Amino acid sequence: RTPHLAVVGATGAVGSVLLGLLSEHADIWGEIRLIASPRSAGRKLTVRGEEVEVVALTEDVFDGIDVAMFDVPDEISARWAPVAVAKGAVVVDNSGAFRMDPDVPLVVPEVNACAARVRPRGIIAVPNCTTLSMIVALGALHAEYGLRELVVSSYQAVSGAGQAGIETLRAQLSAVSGTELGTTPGDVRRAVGDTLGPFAAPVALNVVPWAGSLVPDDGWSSEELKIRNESRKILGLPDLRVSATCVRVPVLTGHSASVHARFEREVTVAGAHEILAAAPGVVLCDDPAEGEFPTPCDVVGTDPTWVGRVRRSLDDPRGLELFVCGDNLRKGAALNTVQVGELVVGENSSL
Ligand code: 2RA
Repeated sequence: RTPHLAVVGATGAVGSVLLGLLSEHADIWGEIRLIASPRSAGRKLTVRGEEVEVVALTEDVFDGIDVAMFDVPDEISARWAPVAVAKGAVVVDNSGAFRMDPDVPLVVPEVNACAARVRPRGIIAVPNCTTLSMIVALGALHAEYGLRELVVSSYQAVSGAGQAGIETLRAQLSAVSGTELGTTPGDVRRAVGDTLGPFAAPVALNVVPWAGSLVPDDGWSSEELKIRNESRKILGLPDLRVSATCVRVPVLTGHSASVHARFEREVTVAGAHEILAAAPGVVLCDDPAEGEFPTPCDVVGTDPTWVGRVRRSLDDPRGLELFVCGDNLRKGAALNTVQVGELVVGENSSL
């Protein structure tokens, strides 16, 4: 029979992108049940051109559901994903609750689709958006050259911090627009006042070298460790050397990263171009002489990982420098979730 889908967290920033994707993609689903907190129950949202009423998250909402896509905070997923599994659903979870669980595969279909088949807990995890902004391109290069080390600096959009992040940047931009702020220490900070929202410093007219929470004692942020741990798990490289610095920038949507990747074999720019141009889910946009390189304002709303500024490291024939950009709400979250759900349905034998 046609599989039934539940979307848990349907009203959030990622949830609304997810409903748009379900409306655009081939319609493989029977019922699509929209689930959210009791506060949002009763709201009507449009999916596949039809209005659907949002229902509150309870045990009964998973009755008859084959696949449940979760986009909710970690603690909600931790509590409710096992409930959905107990009711017979395969859960595709976009939170951090299960990503590093050895019994939960962490899946990016272009890179490790086959990992989705082995899911002892009935849960498949989707990586964090920052990892997803680069891993499709790196997976393709790894298959040819053998990845050994990554040094990453991210440039993360405010929508990575949800609706609150978007509202904060908008409020701060209004507070500073038309002024001559940004010329003396503290002037922007005073202008934005207490509208820091989820950020550690003003994000308008600024960059903030912090995303996520402090990992006790060592100075790394949770976001930086996610890049390391998730890249290792997805690529099946438990000893991959990874150093990341995560930075929040005044962009609404579209995460970018500057990546230094070191490989087992020598690399060439022509070879890397050929691999990236042929890689599913990647668009090569690399002609700096013509001003062509990806930027978040050009890639927002699109599905692929965009790659430009490909250079062989000047002092290392095994090193490549790249700049990658992707929509953090689409491939970085909703699209990968939908793709994994479609993968599960495609297995058809093991729903
Ligand atoms: C962020 N990566 O950009 C996070 C969201 N999961 O804040």
